[in-house]
Amino acid sequence: MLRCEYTLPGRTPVDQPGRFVLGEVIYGLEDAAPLIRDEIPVLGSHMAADPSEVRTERWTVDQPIRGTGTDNGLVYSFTDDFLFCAGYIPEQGLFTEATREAYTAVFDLVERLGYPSIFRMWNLIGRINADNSEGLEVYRDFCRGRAQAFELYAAQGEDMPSATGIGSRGQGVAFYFLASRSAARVNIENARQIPAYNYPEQYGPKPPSFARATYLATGDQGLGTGALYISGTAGILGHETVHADDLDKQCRVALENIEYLISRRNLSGHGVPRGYELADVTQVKVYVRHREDMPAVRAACEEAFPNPMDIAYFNVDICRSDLLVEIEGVIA
Ligand code: 3EB
Repeated sequence: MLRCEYTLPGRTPVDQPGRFVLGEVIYGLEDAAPLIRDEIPVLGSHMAADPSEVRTERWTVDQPIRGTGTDNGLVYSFTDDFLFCAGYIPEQGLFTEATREAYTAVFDLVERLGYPSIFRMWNLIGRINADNSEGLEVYRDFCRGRAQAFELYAAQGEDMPSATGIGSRGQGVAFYFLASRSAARVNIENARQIPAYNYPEQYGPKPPSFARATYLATGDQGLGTGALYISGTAGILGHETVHADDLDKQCRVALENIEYLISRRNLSGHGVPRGYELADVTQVKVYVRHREDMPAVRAACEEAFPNPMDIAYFNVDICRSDLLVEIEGVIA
């Protein structure tokens, strides 16, 4: 199976017998264009405020790597079942077109290589709340290009996988994603929140293109065994940010959103015969807008996730300027 770990800087990527490294993302002190290093696709994004926050997110698999390559600015690696791919959209005055092109390259690649089922995407966006050269917020500009690419491929809302769209301390957009060849994939919504792809126009010319979570079947028992990839989740109910001025309450709503999202009640409504609790989440990433809020968020998350294998915190901006905290996770 596919597994993820957040390792500290400097650890070499060959320390687990029988496991192979599919890809690495350095949440580091600078942006680093995607490349293949020692046969491994590596992407770097300036996500850490200081050396203590640096983490390498390493995706490992129990199947041998069948190929590695570069295409159209993308770097990738694949096993029989899984594909990891990373890319970078350089800083520019307008992001719509470059984003549409980058996502078009993504959709072309997964079709060509035969991994049509993208189940998780990450977008680390520099200057996310700043204006582009036309006065449109960079995040909204990015969302427009991403939505246009999904439209070009006739993807409906239900086809959109789980994702993160979060600020970075760098420039441009570092992105990466995971796709599978044939595993059953179920995109999950959350009744507490309207689907992001249906957000009204007040949040930008095109809505964000993502599901609240994606369940990926991992065995031969249909949907009986699988992994759950939880999108970046914030204090949003319906489509509105709640408690814009209250960190503790907003953090609580984000956690409650995840709690409901992964519950049996919600998953069974999507045909997934499973139910989870926050204690089942093993990998967590937490994004906090204001540095001074980090201790409180840390305390809340350590209580909410009593036994995560890995939890990493980053002090970065969040896609809506009234969001103070965002949380994502994996149940594998
Ligand atoms: C939200 O719920 C919060 O644009 O890919 C969360 C996850 C958010 C993914 C994205 C944005 C994205 O709207 C923001």
